Amino acid sequence: MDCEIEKYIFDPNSLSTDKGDVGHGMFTYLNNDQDRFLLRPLCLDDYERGYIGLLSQLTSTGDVTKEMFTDTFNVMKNNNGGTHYIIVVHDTQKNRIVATGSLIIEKKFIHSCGKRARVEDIVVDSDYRGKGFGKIIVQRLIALAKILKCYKISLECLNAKVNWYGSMGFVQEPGNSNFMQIRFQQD
Ligand code: 16G
Repeated sequence: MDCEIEKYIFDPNSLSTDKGDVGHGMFTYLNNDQDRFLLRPLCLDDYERGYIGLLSQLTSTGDVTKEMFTDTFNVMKNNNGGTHYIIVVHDTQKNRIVATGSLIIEKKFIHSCGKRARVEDIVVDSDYRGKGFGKIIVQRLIALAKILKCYKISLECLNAKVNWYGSMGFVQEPGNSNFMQIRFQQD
C-alpha cells in the first residue's frame, strides 16, 4: 500500500467476502512490468500524482485546486453506504497516476430496493495506451459491481467505443439503448 489506509476513497477490506476475497484484487501489480503498475483505490495523495491532469484527457476538468479535490473526495468517501469506487493505475516508477475508472452505485426502490452500478470516467494516459489497462479497470469494476450485488451495470460512451465495451459484455438492448441529456450552461 502506498497511502495510509484512511486516505483511500474506499476501504478495500470492506469488500471481503466469506471466502476471504479481500478487495477482489483491488491492490495488484499488473503484469506488464514487474512491480511497477499498481492497481488500487484512488487516494488523497493522487492529486499530486497528476490525477486531475489524467481526467483532462477525457473531458474538461476546470481548475481543480487541492482544496476542491479534498472536499469532493471527502463528500464521495463519506456518502452513506459506499457510492464511489474509484480505482487507479499508479506508475510507481514515475509516481504518476496513468489510468482510472469509477464505479458509481445508485440505490433504488425498484428491484427490491436494489442497486444499479454505473461505469464512469474511464481514461488511460495517452503514453500508456495499448497495455490493456483500460480493459483491466473495466473488468475489475464489473467484478466489483457483482460483489456489491448490483442488479445491473451500465455506461455511456462515444460511438467509437461501443465495440470495445461490447468486448467486455456490454450490450445495447434492442429498443432500450437511448442516452439523452440536457447540457446546462455553466456560470
Ligand atoms: C464519457 C464517460 C463518462 C464521462 C463523460 C465525460 C465512460 C464510460 N464514459 O461518456 O463517464 O463522465 O465521458 O464527458 O468513461 P462530458 O464532459 O461530455 O460529460
